[in-house]
Amino acid sequence: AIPLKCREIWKRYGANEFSDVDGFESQFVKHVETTLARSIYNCDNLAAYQATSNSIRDKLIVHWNKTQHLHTAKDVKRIYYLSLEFLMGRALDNALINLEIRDLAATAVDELGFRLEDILEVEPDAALGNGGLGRLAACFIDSLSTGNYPGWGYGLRYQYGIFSQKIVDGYQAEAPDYWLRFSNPWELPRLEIQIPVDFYGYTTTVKDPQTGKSKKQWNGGEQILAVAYDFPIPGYGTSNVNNLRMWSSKPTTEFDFQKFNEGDYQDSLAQQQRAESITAVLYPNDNFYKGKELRLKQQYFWVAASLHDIVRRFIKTKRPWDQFPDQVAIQLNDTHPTLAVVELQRILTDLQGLEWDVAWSIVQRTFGYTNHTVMAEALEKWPVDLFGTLLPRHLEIVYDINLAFLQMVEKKFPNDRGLLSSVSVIEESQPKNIRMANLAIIGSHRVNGVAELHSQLIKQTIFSDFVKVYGSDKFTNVTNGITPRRWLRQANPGLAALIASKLGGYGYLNDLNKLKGLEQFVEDPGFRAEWAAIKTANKTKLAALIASTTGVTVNPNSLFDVQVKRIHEYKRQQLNIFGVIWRYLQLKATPKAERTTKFVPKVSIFGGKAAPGYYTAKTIIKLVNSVGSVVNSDPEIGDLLKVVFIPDYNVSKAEVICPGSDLSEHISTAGTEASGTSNMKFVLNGGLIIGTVDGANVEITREVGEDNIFLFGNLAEDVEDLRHEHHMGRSHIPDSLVQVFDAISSGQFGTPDEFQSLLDGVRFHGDHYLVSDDFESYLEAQKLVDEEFRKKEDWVRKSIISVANMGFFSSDRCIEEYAENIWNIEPLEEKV
Ligand code: 4GP
Repeated sequence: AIPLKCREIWKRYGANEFSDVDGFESQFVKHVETTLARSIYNCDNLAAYQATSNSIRDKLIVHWNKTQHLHTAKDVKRIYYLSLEFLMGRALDNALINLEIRDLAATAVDELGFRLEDILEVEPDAALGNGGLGRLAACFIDSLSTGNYPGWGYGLRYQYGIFSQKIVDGYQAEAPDYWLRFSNPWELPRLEIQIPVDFYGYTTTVKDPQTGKSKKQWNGGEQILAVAYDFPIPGYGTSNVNNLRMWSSKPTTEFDFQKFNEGDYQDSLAQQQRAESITAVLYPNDNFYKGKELRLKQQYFWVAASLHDIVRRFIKTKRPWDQFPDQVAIQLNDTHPTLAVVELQRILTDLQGLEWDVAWSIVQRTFGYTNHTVMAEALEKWPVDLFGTLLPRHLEIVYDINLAFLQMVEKKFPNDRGLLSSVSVIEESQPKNIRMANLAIIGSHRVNGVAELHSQLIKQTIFSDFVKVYGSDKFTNVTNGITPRRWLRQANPGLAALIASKLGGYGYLNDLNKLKGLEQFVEDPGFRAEWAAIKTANKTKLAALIASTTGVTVNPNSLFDVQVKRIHEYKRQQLNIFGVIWRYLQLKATPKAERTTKFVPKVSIFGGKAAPGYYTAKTIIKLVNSVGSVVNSDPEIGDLLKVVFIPDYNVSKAEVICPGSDLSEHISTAGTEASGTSNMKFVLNGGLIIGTVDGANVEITREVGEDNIFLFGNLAEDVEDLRHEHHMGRSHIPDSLVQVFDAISSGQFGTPDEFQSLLDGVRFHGDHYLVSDDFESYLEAQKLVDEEFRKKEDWVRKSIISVANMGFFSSDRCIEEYAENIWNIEPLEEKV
């Protein structure tokens, strides 16, 4: 620390933050001229974006420092949210909103010769995630800060985020997303924090010099450094700023001198460079597991660095180890960070010398595990051989954890071999696998699903044997939510302002149940007109996005029917496009004069990425584009139907798309979508939903009322029987779907060969996602949509009532539930 006699000067010059337009302007110009070395003569929008961001970041850092200092001084319990994905999107607008200085900044940049809108558009998305799981993590850290919870996120700073998607001849093509092209003003490189992480090597038994007992030791073979990059996360309506720490891999300065001496300088350098590849790229799979060694390396690298950091912080408090769970809660976002369970056990036993059972009790009290999917193909399993080569000591610990666990099970349920083999961490297959979900459950004190239905299903299906072992109290539910700061205030400033004008300000943004107050204005025609006008303006904005990205002109008076999310068979974009084809066939078969009375003009809007290796998903994208090119150029059809695929769906596009929808589709096969969160975003922005009785759709229906949502399709409880019927060869393809298939097979939408496998999946291969079973019911629901959409005033009423009842879906509510039921942490606010 600085000597007392010097501190006066420090205090005099301590960082101060701007608080008015003048202050902001002076920071801005300083950053242009010194940080960026630009000038009045060459300050473009990029420089203006960087200067603005640097100015805001300075302000955040002041609060960040105070918050961290407070948490340390008060020695509070912290929650650490471990997620391999944080799908943050853009940071600048969000920071302006959370700090409540957006108007100030708009005025200032205007006086400086810029437009805030243009500056905001320069920022690339931080796209360090695939979809729902990563975006949930981003919403959660926003709510952690807003709720004044002492909490950090830990993730990986990938150099390449999710690929950017191009559409070439109707097909998806992938291009790298080098998002760090320009310097990133939102990260603070902590180059002084460098944590060595070991891989490979072998284990030995050594004598502990203090106790004289023998113990295991891991002698790592390869060492890589984890360097910390910090992203300050501001809360809304508070000066609390939490931290998101992302690790980047760097070579150690150790150099392989043996190789060097052998004259193999090049090879020894190449080995160094390989170190950087660990955090080079995000794996682009959503709801799907692929057993790549580099992925396991990423997982351990991230977990080891994060735990080292957490443990170091705990050791500074000088508390006894037994108090670790009183100071530290760690949430496992899916099974990706499950190695943390093993690593903490290793630290406590091998490195800190605790007894096995004492350590294990600390581990279990520390961790919670969130499951995000029931899909078998998404469950992580690592081949024992691969695991043991990369992490030899961890493999031994996994076996010991499993042994102790199975002994406990055997005692409780003697001679139940079936039970033992199903709950065992080791899958006795060829080759043997480590089941990460089993390990996560055994190592945690709570396991949660992400919506009521999903949490029920995991207890009844994939984890039912663990319910038998532990009882059902270990399993709980926390229904997902979204942050209204980004998904209402930022995405839809017009609607947010109208709501604020009725509810007495923006206080509802961190107390979302206040939206309920909107119900009293439903019968106010003036209010409804304003509400409708905002929707039209948002649709016009979406129409502009469609025009600029697809070249297709659409009419904002049409019904905008949107399905944007990852392309996946279980999400059933194929059901949607088959329905669109049916509509097109019907339109063509209807006499011209009757068309406008029978059909509402509609734009079917699709968007989403397919995993690069997912052939069927890519075929669906091609089909959508092929249908679009036929329908959109059919002069008979005109505005009655348009079909577009918006390329490169991402967070910033979602901010335009969600407010611009009339109807959005959440139509997964019942029981497959764990929650869904875009359903919440669309409804919060005044759109209605067509959906199955799945995931959070169920709770959205409970909140907004059955009259305000278009539900269809079979229920989760019937899915198994239906699949069985298909396998017995008792499928029934409804006539409508047969006509759709015939149209495709006839070549009406391009070479039919390309789509054959998609049709065969339904017709001959068991129709796993029950497209044929739900098709008629889907068409019925769409028909109802058309009827309701014609009743303009009623539609607006439904929209208002829905928004008024969305309070439950704020991610602030989720964080409160986690804090109380799983983490046992309290908020702490810095009193300004
Ligand atoms: C997703 C689920 O598919 C989605 O339903 C849920 O809303 C989201 O997690 C957040 O909980 N799962 C994944 C995945 O993205 O890869 O498992």
